[in-house]
Formats: sequence, C-alpha cells, structure tokens
Amino acid sequence: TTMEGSAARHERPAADSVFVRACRGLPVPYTPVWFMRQAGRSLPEYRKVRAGIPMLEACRRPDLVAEITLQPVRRHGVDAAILFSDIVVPVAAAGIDLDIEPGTGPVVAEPIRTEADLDRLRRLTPADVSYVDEAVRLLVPEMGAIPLIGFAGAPFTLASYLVEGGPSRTHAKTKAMMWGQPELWHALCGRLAEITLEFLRVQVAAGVSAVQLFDSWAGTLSDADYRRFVLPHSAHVLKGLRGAGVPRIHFGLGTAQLLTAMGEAGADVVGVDWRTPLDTATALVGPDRAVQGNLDPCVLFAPWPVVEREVRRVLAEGRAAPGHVFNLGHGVLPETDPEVLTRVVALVHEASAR
Ligand code: 1CP
Repeated sequence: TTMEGSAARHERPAADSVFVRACRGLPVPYTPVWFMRQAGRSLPEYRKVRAGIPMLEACRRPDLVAEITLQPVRRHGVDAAILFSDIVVPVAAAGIDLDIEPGTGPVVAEPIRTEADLDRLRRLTPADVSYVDEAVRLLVPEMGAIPLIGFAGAPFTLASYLVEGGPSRTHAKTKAMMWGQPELWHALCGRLAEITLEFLRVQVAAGVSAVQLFDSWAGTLSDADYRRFVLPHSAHVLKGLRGAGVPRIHFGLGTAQLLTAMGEAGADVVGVDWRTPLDTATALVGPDRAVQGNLDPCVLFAPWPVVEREVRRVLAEGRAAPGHVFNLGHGVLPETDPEVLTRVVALVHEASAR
C-alpha cells in the first residue's frame, strides 16, 4: 500500500497542502481551517445561484457544484473546500425515491422497514453518479493547491433517513430495527456501506485530496451498541479506502462516549463536536490520530472578543494532538454573518503561525 499511496499522492496537486499535512500529523506552518457547511445558506452568493433550483438538481449540475464549492474559498480564504453535495445523493442514485425539502431536509417517499424494501436499494455503479465525477474533475485543476474534500454519509446516519423516512430527533424506528431485526439491520447497513464505499472511490479516482465520513447521528448510541451494530459497517468503508492515498476523516455529533471506537473504525482524523475539548478527545482517540474541530457554531453569534478567546482556546487544546484541522463542531448555521467566518480564518492562521 505504500507504493500505491505515494503514486496516488503524486497525482494530487494538494497532496502536500497544509490541510493534508495536518491530517497526517506532519509539521505545518500554521493550523489549517475549513468549516462544515461553509458552502451554503450563510452566503448571499450561494442563495443567488441556488434561487429556483431544487437542492438535488443543484447537486447533479457539475457547473453549479463547482461554483458553489468555490464560493467559500474565494470569500474566506479557507484551507480546504468540501464538495457541494449531500449525504443522500448516492442513495437517490441507487434507486431510492427521495427529495430534499427546504427547511426540513431529506424526505424518503417509501421508508425501508422490511426485507422486501431492501430490493429498492440497488448497488451503486460509477455511471449512476457520473455528475459527481465530472464536478470533481472540473474543480481539482481550478483549485490547484487548495485541497478538495470528498464525503459520504456513514451507514448508521443514512439508515436513519431511510428507516425513519426523514429527519428524526429520537431515531426510534431505526433503533427498533437495530435491536428487533438485527439481520435486516445488518443487511441494510451492509448495502449502505457498499454504496458509500463506491461513492467515495468515485470521488478519490476523480482527484479529491481527502474524504470525510459523516456519521452525524451516531452520537445517539451507547458505545456497546455502536460497536455491535455500527462500527463494523463504518470500518468496512474506512478500511476499504486504506492505501487510496488520501486521509480519511470520521465525524459525528455528540460522540464523547464513542471517540475511541470511532478512531478504531479506521480514520486518520477524528472530527469532534464542541462538547468534548480537543485535548480530552486526543486522550480518547490515541496519540497516532489527528483531530478536527471544534468551535461551537453558536459562538459565531457572540461579541468578537468572545469569538477570539474561544478560537484561541480551541487552538491551544488542539496542540495536544499530532495534527489539528480547525473547524466548527458542526455545520455553519444559516444565520451566521459570513464576515465573522472570514475573520476566524485570519485569526486561526495568525494565532497558530509557527
Ligand atoms: O435547499 C437547501 O439549500 C438545503 C440545505 C442543504 C445544504 C446546503 C442540505 C439539506 N444539504 C446541503 C449541503 C450539504 N449537506 C453539504 C455540502 C455543503 C458544505 O458542507 O459546505 C454537506 C457536507 C452535507 C452533509 C449532510 N447532509 C449531513 C452531514 C453533515 C451534518 O450536517 O451533520 C447531513 C446529516 C445531511 C442531511 C441534510 N441535508 C439537508 C439538511 C437540512 C439535512 C439535515 C436534516 C436533519 O436535521 O436530519
């Protein structure tokens, strides 16, 4: 895998970027920073190009995907950009009838509840997501030394949307299937893991410099249930990309009790939300893994001196890890003043310069 890894690294113009180096725990001149959901509703230029275009349609238009992905790079000077897409894009491409409704999120026409329902979830082929391949190939040369991050939803988080039929606060139906029909649960997650792995392989082949696996809702599980019902499927995805030559980031929300297990699943970088200080997180994920995070997105609504104090605290706590990628603990909220984000980028660079 070393040969494979170094060959792949050569093809990627951003392979020696500050962001990729931090993911690998290598020395960096300053701490790199990007924001989850940085391309989106906080930006007037985003609202303008999205006007009248439904979310899923926007995700399927490579020219729009490229423009929206680049907007926060131009505006904020971030050290990486995440591809504009959504975690439900590959499951829609694999045959599930769903839509992303404004103000709600993903809504599935017929939720998956039985063995027979599983047949509607096909295998994903690269041809099903050719527009994603095309968007990445447009973006990579344009971005040059700025890394593009590919992403996918992890099996548990995707399963939650498919089983519930939409966003859920408790994930009650999902957990009912997990505990009550474990064979069906593992069959569903096995299929989702294959779809996710194929979707990430398409993005890696097209040239992304890193990948992030979003298991946003895994934090609702205990460590024991996570290890039994979820970890094997996420590990299949992450380990399937070992030797692909790109760092793998693994993120979830409210995962203090899962951080050790999430690291064991095979990530190079563990994403942490604001509830767990990064030095505590490092003690849990181990000294051989980088961390990403973890400013509370709501801090951006506080007076600037508070923002500054919190950014400096996160940077200080991040020094415990072999590598730190500065980010929020979750996505940018739509009401965020984009000028505060630009100031945070400058502050992170200045305050971390070595
Ligand atoms: O019409 C719109 O503009 C809809 C808003 C929107 C946007 C801008 C959705 C619906 N998705 C996205 C883009 C998106 N989604 C990106 C790329 C943009 C960027 O990050 O810069 C990414 C990485 C995602 C990933 C995503 N979608 C996650 C994982 C990250 C997270 O927030 O935890 C999840 C859980 C989703 C589902 C989803 N899609 C959209 C919404 C509103 C939701 C959440 C719904 C819920 O609460 O369950």
